[in-house]
This record gives sequence, structure tokens and C-alpha cells, in this order.
Amino acid sequence: MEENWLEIDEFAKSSIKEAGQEIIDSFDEVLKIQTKSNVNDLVTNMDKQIEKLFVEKIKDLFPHHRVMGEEGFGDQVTDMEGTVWIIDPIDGTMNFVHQQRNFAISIGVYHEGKGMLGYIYDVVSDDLYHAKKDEGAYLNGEKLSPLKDVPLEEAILSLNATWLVPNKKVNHEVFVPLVHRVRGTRSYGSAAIELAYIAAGRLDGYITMRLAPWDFAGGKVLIEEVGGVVTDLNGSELSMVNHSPVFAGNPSVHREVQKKYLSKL
Ligand code: 2AM
Ligand code: CA
Ligand code: CA
Ligand code: CA
Repeated sequence: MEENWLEIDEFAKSSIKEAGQEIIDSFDEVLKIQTKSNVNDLVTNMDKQIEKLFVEKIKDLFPHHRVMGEEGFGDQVTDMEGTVWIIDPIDGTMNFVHQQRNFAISIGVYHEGKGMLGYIYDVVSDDLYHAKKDEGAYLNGEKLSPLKDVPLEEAILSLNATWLVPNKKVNHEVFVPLVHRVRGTRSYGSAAIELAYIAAGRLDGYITMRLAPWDFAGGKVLIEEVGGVVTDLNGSELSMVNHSPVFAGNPSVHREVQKKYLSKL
């Protein structure tokens, strides 16, 4: 089916702004907080409310589209046929609960497996990042520049501090020399914001051990539009229907970190 991408883009942008306002308005209300897979994996009534808002509107306007959403109000999506919306209503729920900032709405619209539209809305900063396949990436309507090569010594990487001490998940001996080599490290607690920062050139690499498609679907479109790379830790293409470790970055940083460090994990 032929899609009207202009109409879909206009609808996505206006719905995202509306959802952002609902979240801001909720700051005055008491949140209902529950836990999911573990005590630190939080979900609130707002995560659910915002996802429902998107699902209802999409089904209304585009009944042939499918929706994959973190909180499960969309469809059971196990393949990427047709047009699929991949939605994280609040990415960085822990930040939302504890800080009332540093969280984002993240959306990717895929067609036959290809990322066509990507959106990350940093709600409290009122920064909307968006990208259209082959038309570039934008921050609040201003075109983002293609990513330039950065020597590793001048790179800022985002990763998790717990990997630097002996731990059950990863070999810290790989990460310690990498962290010594780069200019600096950061950790913002929202995969979507970290991916948006890569697209904007504020971070040069982001490494994470387990993300779902809704965590990276929007960011992948953004980053690829500025010439960045988003893969798993082996440099292989990501699945859009399964969880994966994710490594996103500027092309030169991605190449070197993958080859000299992550390949030894
Ligand atoms: P979320 O806030 O939408 O759950 C912070 O750890 C980043 O990892 C966030 O982008 C968070 O998304 C994501 N994440 C993915 N799986 C998670 C999990 N099981 N528990 C907490 N955060 C998770
Ligand atoms: Ca979550
Ligand atoms: Ca998320
Ligand atoms: Ca979420």
C-alpha cells in the first residue's frame, strides 16, 4: 500500500507535542508507580496513558498500520511487514519519576522493515528531533550536520559505570582501557536521549547491553540520516522484533571501538 508520508509525519509531530503537554500537566498529579521485571524497572500510569493515546489515534487514522509499544497496548508484532509504528511512550521512566526531566517520547515508523520516520522528543527541554529517510535529521526544524570523524582521544562515550568493576554481565577488562582512552564518559539514563545526542554530535558513541526495538527505533533513523552507525556489539544489523545489545556512534568511533574493544568482549 502507498503511504502518504507527509500526512503521517504531520500527524506524528502534532501527536507527540500533544502527548508531551499531557506529561508536563501530569507533574502536578500523584503518579501511580509499579515495577516490572525487577525493583528498578519502573512503569507509571503516564507510560500507559501516553501509549494508549498514540495507539487509539493511529488506529483511528491509519487502520492498516500496526503498532509495537513497550506497554503492550498495540499489536503483537513479530515481523516487519507493511507499516509498523514502534513506540516508547516514556523512555527514561526512572528519570521521569525521580527527576521530572531527562526522559523522552521515542517513535520510529518502519515500512517493510525500513526506517522511514524517526522522532525523539525530549519533553522538558522541548527539543524535538526528527528524521525522514533520505531527507535528513532535524532538531526543532534545524537540519543537523553530517557526523564528522572524531579521534577516539577526543570522543565522549555513553556507557554504564557498573561495567568498569568486576560484574556478572560484561568483561570489565575490555571497558577499563577504553574509558581511559576517550576524552570523557556520560550516562543519561534514557536510551532515546543518548541516541538523539549521537545524532546531534554531542556524544560520539553509546554502548548498551540490552535494548528493545522501541528503545532504538526512532534513534536509528535519526542517526543513519546524519551518517552514523547503529548495530549490535559485533557490528551486525539489529533485529526490529527482538531485544539486542546496541552500539551507536559516529562512523570513525564506531569502527575503531568495535574492532579494538567490543570484539574482545
Ligand atoms: P525505559 O525507561 O523506557 O524502560 C535506562 O536504563 C534506559 O534503558 C532507558 O532508556 C530504559 O527505557 C532502558 N531499558 C530497557 N530495558 C530496561 C529494563 N528492563 N529496566 C530498566 N530500563 C530499561
Ligand atoms: Ca520501561
Ligand atoms: Ca525505553
Ligand atoms: Ca518506556
